[in-house]
Amino acid sequence: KKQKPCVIWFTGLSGAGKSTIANALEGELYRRGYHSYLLDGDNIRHGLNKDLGFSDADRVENIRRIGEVAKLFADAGLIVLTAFISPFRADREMIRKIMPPGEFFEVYVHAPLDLCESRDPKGLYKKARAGQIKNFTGIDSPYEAPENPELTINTGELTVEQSVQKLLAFLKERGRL
Ligand code: GGZ
Repeated sequence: KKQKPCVIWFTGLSGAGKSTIANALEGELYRRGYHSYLLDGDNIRHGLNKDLGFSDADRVENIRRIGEVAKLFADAGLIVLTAFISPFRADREMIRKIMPPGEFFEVYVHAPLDLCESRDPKGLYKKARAGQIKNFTGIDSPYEAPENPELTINTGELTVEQSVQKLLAFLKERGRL
């Protein structure tokens, strides 16, 4: 199938649902015959970026490298999905700039902090509140919400299935599927 490459950039707090939605979208794209690749903490922070932590400077470098890798994968013809907090607006805008026009889609995966905190799948918010983890996004490290994302997905209101449907409808409307 002739596919149009692009980068679908998920951003949002820890626990907002970025990875869950990106994984579900990837499965649906595969089922429809598209070739995609998901960049996430598992394949990036444990490999290419294992020298980086969670200081502001390290997050900037984390996102810069991921943006460059995403661009390369899109050059290779893939639909690239990325699932990182990517807390800084300027870094996300930088990636938008290095991508060909119309091939970067910023998707804000939104859920109120208290909801993310109540999900706390890895117990990290609890540790951050207890002071055992420093510089935790939303607690003592900033998150700059997108001002003009291509799409916002409110995971406090939508199921994973509904979120994927919203993404598929968006991609279709933009002529990507
Ligand atoms: C935020 C942290 C931190 C701190 C570890 N702040 O819910 P998770 O566990 O699986 O996702 C979070 C992930 C964030 O890594 P990113 O590469 O997405 O961050 S960034 O884009 O800001 O560079 C969380 C875990 O790593 N984690 N310490 N201090 N999240």
